[in-house]
Amino acid sequence: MSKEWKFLIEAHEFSDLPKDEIPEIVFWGRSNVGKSSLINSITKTRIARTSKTPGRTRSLIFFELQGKIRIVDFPGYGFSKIPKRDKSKLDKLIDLYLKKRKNICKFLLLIDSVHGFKALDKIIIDQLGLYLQNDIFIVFTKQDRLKNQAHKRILEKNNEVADKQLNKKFFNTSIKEANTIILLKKFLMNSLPK
Ligand SMILES: Nc1nc2c(ncn2[C@@H]2O[C@H](COP(=O)(O)OP(=O)(O)O)[C@@H](O)[C@H]2O)c(=O)[nH]1
Ligand SMILES: [Mg+2]
Repeated sequence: MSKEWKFLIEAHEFSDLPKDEIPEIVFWGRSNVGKSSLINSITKTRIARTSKTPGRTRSLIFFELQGKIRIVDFPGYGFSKIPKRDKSKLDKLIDLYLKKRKNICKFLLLIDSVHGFKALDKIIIDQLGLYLQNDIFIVFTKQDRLKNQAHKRILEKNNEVADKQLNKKFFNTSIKEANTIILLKKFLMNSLPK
């Protein structure tokens, strides 16, 4: 995965979605969890904008690697400053995508290593399970921020929740630790058509 990654489209409506069957890897999580940073890191580009102002994205953003595979940057949740009308339009688009999109191959739910699972994360994981079952994976982000033993124990606990309680495969990552990105990237590369 490298330079050939390109921005493809920004979808505001279900009808905006590409109409072929290229496999899609979705990145979702709270605003500010590190979605865009992780996408940039994995693709070794800066295609996904990163922002210090959370909650900006109100659409699904698609990136594509040479007609083979896509990454979908979902709008972060848990941010209340989106006007009601925009929010319900966005919720509808997300709902349709989850229910109808046949070519979702992996769905990554990002969790901040420092903050762990919040109630809303668990609700979303439950909901996703209704549509996607085996394709949901947890990615803990920003693990470089765990400075002391107490912090590290929080991540261990959350790893255990992912594994035992939610029955999901998980990855511990940091954009500052290349080995963690390489591991995740290898896993995602398995989705490429042979
Ligand atoms: N220390 C550290 N900071 C990170 C990491 N990933 C993202 N960030 C920071 O977290 C903030 C939010 O990141 P962003 O990718 O915009 O999050 P998004 O809203 O989920 O797309 C930015 O200030 C990033 O620089 C990481 O692995 N380590
Ligand atoms: Mg972002």
